[in-house]
Amino acid sequence: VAEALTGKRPSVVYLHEAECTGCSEALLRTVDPYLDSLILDTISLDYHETIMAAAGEAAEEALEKAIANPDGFVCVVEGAIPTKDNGNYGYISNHTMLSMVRRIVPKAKVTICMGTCSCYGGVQSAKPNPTGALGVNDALADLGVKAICLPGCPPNPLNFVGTVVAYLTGQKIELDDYYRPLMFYGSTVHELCERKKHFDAGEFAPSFDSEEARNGWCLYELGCKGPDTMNNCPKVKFNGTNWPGGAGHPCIGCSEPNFWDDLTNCPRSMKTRGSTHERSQKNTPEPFHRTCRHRSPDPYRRPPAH
Ligand code: FSX
Ligand code: SF4
Ligand code: F3S
Repeated sequence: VAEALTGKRPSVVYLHEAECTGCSEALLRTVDPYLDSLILDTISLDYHETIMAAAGEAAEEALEKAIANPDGFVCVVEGAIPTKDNGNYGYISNHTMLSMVRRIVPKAKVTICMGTCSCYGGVQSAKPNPTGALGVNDALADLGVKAICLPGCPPNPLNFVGTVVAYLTGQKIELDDYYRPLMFYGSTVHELCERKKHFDAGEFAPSFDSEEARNGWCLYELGCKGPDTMNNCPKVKFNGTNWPGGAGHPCIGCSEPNFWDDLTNCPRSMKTRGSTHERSQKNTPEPFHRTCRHRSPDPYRRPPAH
């Protein structure tokens, strides 16, 4: 990666908001390149609460110094922004998360949302969303912020590394309507899934512990949301090792906006959805949201601006 880049290592400020730190945990395990090479050879990671040695006032100073860098900085945000009651439901060092991102993100040369929470609110924004959690682009819409979104709960670190390299080498990054780079989020999980041949043949595993599931049959009837989910998990895998479908778990749609309410928790009842075999013969999985998505009029659940 370092060889693809020239000049000074760009300063990166990585902010944590309302989340589980799974995105950072995923990033810590990136293998191509390893994290030490990424942060020692490629970027200058000047602020990251989980892995920085500094604490307290020294950490605060590092942040202020990084955002005042005359060469600018790349901002990465992990986690949703609690916006209700003036941001009162999330604080870091006596500042609300809302005030932090409103102050820092507009100063960045580019902002990358790492994970579904910072992209679209994620688990934090699940009903009834008591903290008014929003993704960065929604929370900062009035400031004209348009961050690149790398959703997934967690996202694949290779999509992060690839986006950083594309940005640093001046490549144009084409985005979809949800600000996801098409080079990583241009296909459905279903299109890339190694179980798809069984979907096409109408072979559906009847239970998680069945011989059929172990033999790679399709997990659609066990709730798989792969046909509704844009991501490259079967291709890039996590840690270069495996992905949910490969490990026998259906995709829960974790890189889609509102996945927790609209995809993950929606049971799939084949009894009310016609003949699976008939659909598979036509090779047309029924888009799940036609029967299940229920967009809420709740003001904290706006779709991203186009
Ligand atoms: Fe967790 Fe990140 Fe999920 Fe969210 O990942 S893995 S809850 S996308 O912000 O820490
Ligand atoms: Fe794979 Fe799920 Fe598609 Fe079946 S429905 S082929 S398990 S992505
Ligand atoms: Fe998430 Fe589905 Fe990939 S649950 S990790 S988008 S397989």
